[in-house]
Formats: sequence, structure tokens, C-alpha cells
Amino acid sequence: MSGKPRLHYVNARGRMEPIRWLLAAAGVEFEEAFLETKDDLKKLQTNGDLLFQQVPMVEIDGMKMVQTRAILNYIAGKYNLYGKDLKERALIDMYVEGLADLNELITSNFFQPADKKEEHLATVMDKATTRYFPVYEKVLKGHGQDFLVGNKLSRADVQLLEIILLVEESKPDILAKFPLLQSFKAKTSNIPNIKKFLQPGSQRKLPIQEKDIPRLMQIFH
Ligand code: IBG
Repeated sequence: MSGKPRLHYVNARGRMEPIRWLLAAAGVEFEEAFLETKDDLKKLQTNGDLLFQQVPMVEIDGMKMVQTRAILNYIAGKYNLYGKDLKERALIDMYVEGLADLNELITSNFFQPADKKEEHLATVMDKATTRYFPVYEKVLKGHGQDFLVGNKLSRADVQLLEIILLVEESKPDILAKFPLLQSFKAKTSNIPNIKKFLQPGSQRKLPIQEKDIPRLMQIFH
């Protein structure tokens, strides 16, 4: 055992990507065990390694953790990215849950029928512009600080940057009307651990390609 967290998932973003982001931002090295086939998933299930028979699963500190949110909460708490008190934590939770909702909307685009994809994506981008991004712009404007909560990097900042970059892949000008999010993006992208993760060759995953969907479906269904 190397002592590094070991991540069990497919070699794709999916539900593991925010975990990869958070570990990377915390400066924690991690190993990945990729599921290539349904049998790989079955093996973990049969061994009793997956509490709910699902991945993501992360081996960390002697635990086999499942449930994405629980894993993220643990990492955020352990690496001091979860606010200084309960009220900061409550704010971080609200901001992060909004980001998780937006992330689900974006992900659901992959599962739309071909003839509905474009229209669905336009609706998602509209929601990003009118419901989600204005919230974070307003928070930054309200306190005039660089980070969302407590004038210090938290998991909320890490997850916001992840989503900004994700949305920009579909709509590069999405931040046009959000000047504070533009400077937020520039500053957080330059934090050394994050900058390193954004460089080619890191453990950050590329966007899921249409051609990968059947492979993922074969493993998970
Ligand atoms: N609530 C759980 C969590 O957040 O961890 C859900 C986990 C989950 O849905 N896991 C799926 C799984 O293991 C893989 S992620 N399925 C096997 C089974 O038998 O249930 C699938 C997924 C992808 C991309 I890929 C986006 C969203 C989900």
C-alpha cells in the first residue's frame, strides 16, 4: 500500500471527476484503478467492496468510501476546504449543491435522443446563464473577495471552477456577462495545484466522447 487514495471508476469524468479535482486542488496524489469491463465492476461487487454495489469508490485512510457526496465531504473536511465553522460550511454546501444540480443537467445531455440534444443543451446553457452563474457572480460582488466563502479557497471554489470550464466547453462565451467570474476563473486557475491539474498529462479527464457512451453503458447497465 502506497498510502495514496485509490480511486475506483471508469477512465472517464462521470461522478469521479469532482473527486479528482478536489484531491488535486488539495495537493493530494492519488492512484486510479479503472474499470474496463462489467466483470471488473462485478468483481468489486462480489468482494463486498461497494456498500451500495456502485462506484465511485475511494480507498482512503483504511476505508472503502462510496457515495460521491460523502467522499467529497470527507476530502474537503480532511484538507481544510470546508469552511471554518458551521455557517461557512452551510454556505459552501448550498453553493456546491447548486453546482451539482447544474452538473447533472449538463450530464443529462448525453442521454438525450440525438434529435433532442441541441435543444436540450440550449435549455441547459440558458439555466446556467440565468439561474446558476448569477448566484456566484452576486456572491463575489457582495463581499468583494477572491473566493466564495471566508476569503480562502474552499471546495466551493474548486467545484465552481470545474463547472465553469465544463460549461465553456459547450459555450465558450458563457462568462461574457459575468466579469467577476472571469477574474475568479483566471485567479483560481493559477493556484499552483490547480494549474498543474489543468495541464495536459494530468489525471483530469477529457470530455466524454459520443463514441465512449456504449462502452460506459456496457459496464454500468
Ligand atoms: N449516489 C451514488 C453516488 O453519487 O456515488 C450514485 C452512484 C452511481 O450511480 N454509480 C453508477 C454505478 O455504479 C456509475 S456512475 N452503476 C452500477 C449499478 O449497478 O448501479 C454512472 C454515471 C456516469 C456518468 I458514467 C454520469 C452519471 C452517472
